[in-house]
Amino acid sequence: MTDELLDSTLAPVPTERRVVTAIPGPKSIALQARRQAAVSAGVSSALPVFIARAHGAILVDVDDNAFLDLGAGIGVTTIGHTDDHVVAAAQRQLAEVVHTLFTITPYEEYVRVAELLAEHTPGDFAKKTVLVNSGAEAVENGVKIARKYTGRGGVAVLEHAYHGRTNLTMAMNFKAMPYSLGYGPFAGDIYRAPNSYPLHDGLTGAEAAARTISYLEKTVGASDLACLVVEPIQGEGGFVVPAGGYLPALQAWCTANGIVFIADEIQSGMARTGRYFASEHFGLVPDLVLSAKGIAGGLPLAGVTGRAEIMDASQPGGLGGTFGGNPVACAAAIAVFDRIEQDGLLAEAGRIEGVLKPALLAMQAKYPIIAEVRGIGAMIAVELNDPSTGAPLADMPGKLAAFAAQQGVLILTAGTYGNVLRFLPSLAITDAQLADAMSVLDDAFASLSV
Ligand code: PLZ
Repeated sequence: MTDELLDSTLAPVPTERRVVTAIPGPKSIALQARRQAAVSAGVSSALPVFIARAHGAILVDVDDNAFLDLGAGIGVTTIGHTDDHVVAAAQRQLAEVVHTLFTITPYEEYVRVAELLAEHTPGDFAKKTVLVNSGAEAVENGVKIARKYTGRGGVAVLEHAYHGRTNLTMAMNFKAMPYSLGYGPFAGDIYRAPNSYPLHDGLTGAEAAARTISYLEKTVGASDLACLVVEPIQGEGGFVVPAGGYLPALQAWCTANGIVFIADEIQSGMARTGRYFASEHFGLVPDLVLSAKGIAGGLPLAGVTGRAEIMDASQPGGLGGTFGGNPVACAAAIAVFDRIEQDGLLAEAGRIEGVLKPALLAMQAKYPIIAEVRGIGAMIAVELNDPSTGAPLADMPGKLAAFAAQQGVLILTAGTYGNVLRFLPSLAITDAQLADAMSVLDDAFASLSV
């Protein structure tokens, strides 16, 4: 695939990490001072280095340090930063038409993205889509559509879930600090049930599903539930992979009780786990699939895709929004689908798992604080607990990430208790880059482990 970049004057981005100043460097420190004066303190940054350029799996900061990026903007630049094909498609679209508002005068790119989502989400039935701007907005719309279709109000979610920062989605999150503390009152009619967390509950999928279902039947009643919203692999909660059979049992219960089964694939979707959507690993065929993050290569775009009869229950004019399905974001999304399809990118997630998992398991053998290595494809995590008490080591991931950042490796943390390191690199990362990042992480464990 060849694409001409309209601006070839940009400095090339290196393919290896490079640390040339203290981290953060002087220019980042100066920008951080301006930022602190101008940007709300409510918006934080994991690593206050200001990024000037990015390509593939590398971020270059304003001080010319190059970071190996194992976070991809929390799973957004899944096919790589500034992917040439995506950049060219977005540039072309910028020159053609930037905005009309689909609910005033439509354009083909929106329709094409809806077709692609229908084609690549699980299930062989007629599907329709609404496009919006952010993951939280997709969750809001998924719930809204399910309520309209069922005529019911109740929304079931799981422990350790994360669904966004809007009023409804704050109420759907498990973790109060920092997401919802002090921001109430919250949307009502939301019920949080126990999940499946094999490392901690030791339950089989069937046992965990029975517990979830019994909890919901006792505390709400199935006939009051419009939907159950689940992340097939929980993201912010710490890449929690449910026990086998858990999710299909929940789905079967939803289907039997007229509850819309909604898969929040905002973090786990779009090729991250080696399938278009992680639901496929579990044999799930959700009624509605929520996508965002990786769908448009870094441009803001999100969608709700699902059974046509559910999606069409809304009255004309009931769904939409000024920027939803912006033409440039849609053009980028079409390019992302093209790249995944034409260049076989789904296989890259398995390649990445094949490098990350053995490296992390070797570390687990050396460092007993690694309680578990888990995940699928390019969505892998380690949970860090005190080996004698099992208590979460809440400070450790932050310290390890800080050590790695000093060496030019960006690693993200996660987990309800902050005791998880998560790896969600772009599919463009090379084996050599991954091996290099893992050797830095090994050094971090060696220097920080007790
Ligand atoms: N559902 C499963 O992972 C976003 C949050 C980053 P938005 N996760 C990253 C932060 O601190 O804000 C997410 C998710 C799942 C919904 C969302 C929300 O997506 O695009 O951030 O609104």
